[in-house]
Amino acid sequence: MSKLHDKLAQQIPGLRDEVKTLVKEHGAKVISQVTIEQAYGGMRGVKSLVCDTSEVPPDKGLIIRGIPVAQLTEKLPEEVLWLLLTGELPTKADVDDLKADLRKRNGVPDYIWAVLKAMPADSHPMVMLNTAILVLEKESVFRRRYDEGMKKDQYWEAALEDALNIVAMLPAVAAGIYRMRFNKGDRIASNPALDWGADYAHMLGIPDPKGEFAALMRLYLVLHSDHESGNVSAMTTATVNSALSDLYYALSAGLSGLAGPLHGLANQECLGWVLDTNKKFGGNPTKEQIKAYAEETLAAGRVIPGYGHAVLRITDPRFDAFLAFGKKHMPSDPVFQTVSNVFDTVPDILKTIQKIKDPWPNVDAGSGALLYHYGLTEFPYYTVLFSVSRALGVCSQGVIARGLGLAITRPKSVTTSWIKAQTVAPA
Ligand code: AMX
Repeated sequence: MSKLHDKLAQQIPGLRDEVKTLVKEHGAKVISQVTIEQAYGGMRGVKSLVCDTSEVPPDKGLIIRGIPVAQLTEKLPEEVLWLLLTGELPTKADVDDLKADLRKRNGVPDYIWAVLKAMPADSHPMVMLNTAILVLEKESVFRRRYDEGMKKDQYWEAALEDALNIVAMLPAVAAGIYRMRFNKGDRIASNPALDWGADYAHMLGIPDPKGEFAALMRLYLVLHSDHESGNVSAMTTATVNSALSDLYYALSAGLSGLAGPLHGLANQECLGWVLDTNKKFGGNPTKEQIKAYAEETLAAGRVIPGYGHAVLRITDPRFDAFLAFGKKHMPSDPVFQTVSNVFDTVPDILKTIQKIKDPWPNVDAGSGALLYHYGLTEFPYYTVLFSVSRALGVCSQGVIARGLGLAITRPKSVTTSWIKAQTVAPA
């Protein structure tokens, strides 16, 4: 058994008992109330989910297991995966063990390539990724063991197997999709000497003489790995997984949510908006020109992609990390310069629109420009990168949920007539 498995085997029974006791002794304590506005407004702010992997305080941004994401930017994604699952940073021996374990699991069955090749050549890369994950479901250890009558306290172990197999295979699947969908030539074999993020960069086949693209990929994979569990993709993954659908079903469903333009697809839209700005003004626009284009976008009833957030009320620290990477490695790149100038301009415009609660950039406002700089210019692919990273968080959440024995998700819906009846003052 791996060190990660052994660590979780030590932790999970205690956590399960702790939660059982909490519910038994304090189950009736009220932690949130729901207003009519929230019922119609995407349940915004209703505290009704538990997620131990990470939290997102509106004034601080992503904190993974107590560590602000800004302090994790030099870590490997494998270290962050260990942290997400166990709540602790791994030792060198721990992370080496995890790397070796992932390497053993990274072979992608040939039938995946046959399925992907049979899809229409202009399929969206997210459709290809989600199809591949769903088709891989036949490899699910959870489903096989469930069918064999696995006991409830072993669910987390089977979920961990699925999570690790998925995480191990995803870079090769995603890189294969990139090369197939954008006619980049044959797939590139995994290099066992590389870490998970660098291997993904290598399999994409982006020329990387100085190793900067691999560094960007590691950073990207760390920054997008988790964002608590109330967002569409995490909540969908958790909901599907709560039915004891295995993590292949659950992740594929969750990533279908990530493919929405208000969620993960914003990164492709964001770079599109920045490139349109450069195109419209024949090169780097001035801040005045950016202001004019932003106002034109808003007047047309469109959003400024990459700005605003359902939870955050500050500049997303993940945006700051990308901005710092860009300033270090590509300060004079014209697309990056526009991203930086948009950041200096757009928040002041959005602040003047009362209904917008968060005028600040989110994670998607800058990442595309960095990828573009290194030659990853196919922006419909960007949400796939996001997905590979987010799989770390949502699969970790799934393993923990099965460890804690969380119940099937089943909130109560009400009708508009019922809501109206609540608004009538009692006689
Ligand atoms: N540009 C223009 N209008 C915006 C806006 C923006 N960047 N951000 C919010 N608004 C508008 C909303 O569309 C909404 O208008 P409506 O009442 O007419 O429908 C109003 O302001 C209130 O929205 P909010 O309460 O501030 O935000 P929200 O929680 O409803 O939505 C989000 C959050 C991210 C969907 C929204 O800010 C948005 O559409 N941003 C642009 C798209 C984007 O960057 N998405 C990526 C989010 C991060 C991620 O998941 N990857």
